[in-house]
Amino acid sequence: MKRMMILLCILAALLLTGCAPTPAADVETYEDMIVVGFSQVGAESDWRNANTRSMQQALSEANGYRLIIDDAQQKQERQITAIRNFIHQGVDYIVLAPTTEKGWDTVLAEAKAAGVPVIIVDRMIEVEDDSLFTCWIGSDFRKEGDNAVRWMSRHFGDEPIRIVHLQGNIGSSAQLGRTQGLDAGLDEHPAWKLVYRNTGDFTQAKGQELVEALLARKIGFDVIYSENDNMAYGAIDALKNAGLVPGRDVTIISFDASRAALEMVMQGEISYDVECNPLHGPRVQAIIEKLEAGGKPPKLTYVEESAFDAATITREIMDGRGY
Ligand code: GZL
Repeated sequence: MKRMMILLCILAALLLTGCAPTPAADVETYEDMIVVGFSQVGAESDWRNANTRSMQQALSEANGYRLIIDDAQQKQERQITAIRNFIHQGVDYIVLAPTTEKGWDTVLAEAKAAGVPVIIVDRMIEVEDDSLFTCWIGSDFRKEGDNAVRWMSRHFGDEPIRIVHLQGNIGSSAQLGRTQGLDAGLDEHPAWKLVYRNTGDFTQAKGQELVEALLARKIGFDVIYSENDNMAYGAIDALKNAGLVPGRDVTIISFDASRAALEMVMQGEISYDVECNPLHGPRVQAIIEKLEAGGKPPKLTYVEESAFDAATITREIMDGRGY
């Protein structure tokens, strides 16, 4: 806020001396607002869009915030540029939803040098010096993967199954943790065979493309372990277009538990969906308010998450969920 005030004072001085172009009459001042620069991964999935909406609803002008969102279109280099722009703009806080775990040390050192606190949400980052970020709030992705594999163990036991693995963005915590969970399951169950593994970048289009290619090559499989719902939607479309019945001919395991996916759980098309909660807006708001009051939030906060199958999902549960 103080830096924004400095910028506005300079602008006013330039205007008074006629040295700067007259800004639009509706230039708003944010002197009483907390200015937050949010570097968002992209808009690749239902999860991501719910995450963005949650941030917009919590960090609203009505709540005293000016939120500047940059959509990185899943490219880390765009996030690095956005962070530098936020520093230059003099924001009060930076919130980063990182595309990947590595490569943040340099730009976060610039934010630290500029005195701008950085809050990490969702996926984790790996930095040499953890003073480069104030705190992190997100999911335990390995726990999510273990949850999915526990369900598979209960459902399949040591029955021989052929697994297709659709991974998320390679190098993201969500992909790393969910993949580690499946790898542990493969180690534990020698009868489980991984017949295909590739990244679908968390998108529906890529998920459909990968499964269509497998069907065209007549690769046989019994289970699709999809690291998010949107790739599962694409896989389901590919199966249906090939005359196969998801949930009957192929078991689908997914992650996120978005609303549309839970409808598919109710219909038996997705067999198990592990929640990954995107509603970080109020959590970030609480962190900023604590910092503004001189408090110290925990360095790492893991959100509580559930999972759903046909035996546990109900219309009441769905109607009570925020995404
Ligand atoms: C998980 C998040 C992942 C979701 C995907 O926390 O980073 O990215 O699982 C999203 O749907 O694209």
